[in-house]
Amino acid sequence: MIEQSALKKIVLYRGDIVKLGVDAIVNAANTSLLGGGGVDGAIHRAAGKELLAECYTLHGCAVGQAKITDAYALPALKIIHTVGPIWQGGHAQEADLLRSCYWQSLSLAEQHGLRTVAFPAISTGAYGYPLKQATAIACQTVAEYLTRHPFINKVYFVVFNINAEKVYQEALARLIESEQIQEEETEQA
Ligand code: AR6
Repeated sequence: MIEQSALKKIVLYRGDIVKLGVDAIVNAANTSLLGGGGVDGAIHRAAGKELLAECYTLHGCAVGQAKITDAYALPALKIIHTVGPIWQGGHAQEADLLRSCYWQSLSLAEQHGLRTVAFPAISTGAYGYPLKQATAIACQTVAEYLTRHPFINKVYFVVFNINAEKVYQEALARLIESEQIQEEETEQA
């Protein structure tokens, strides 16, 4: 069950996640947490080498889980590192693991008193998760979390190009429609 108040807290933003002055940005990391390409590389480059030093102390992270560090030279307060699943065709629990990335990241943000969180499209780059399916999971999971945990004020979905922006717009529009349908059904009952 998703509430309208939760959907109103979701914002779509096209641009570079490292530039956002939110409470926490989420990194699409790998299990080593020691950096890589894509958004992970951009975050490590912009945050500076102190980030890598702190990441060494964390001893990695399991797929679907999340860990938190300082953000160093970034405008954000903290970085939440989560490890998305590598797409293997859809029968290796990829959907559950991706859902867990979003849920655990928000839960960790809440535990640390962080109210604005920005997510990249986890697993949709090097890890090959089909964008449309990953986006549906991202939007549904975040909307569910925000419905159950009103502590978080705002969630930004950060996309890097117009194609991804369109896919997110469509997924969010579908959620808003389904929420309205649920409301009408409740009114009629
Ligand atoms: N801001 C926002 N989004 C970005 C940025 C950025 N600066 N850079 C890329 N994206 P990826 P994954 C988008 O490959 O699939 C790394 O090597 C990009 O367009 O960064 O979870 C890690 O170390 C794509 O839609 O993450 C892992 O080994 C999305 O971010 C592996 O890649 C995610 O693409 C993780 O792969």
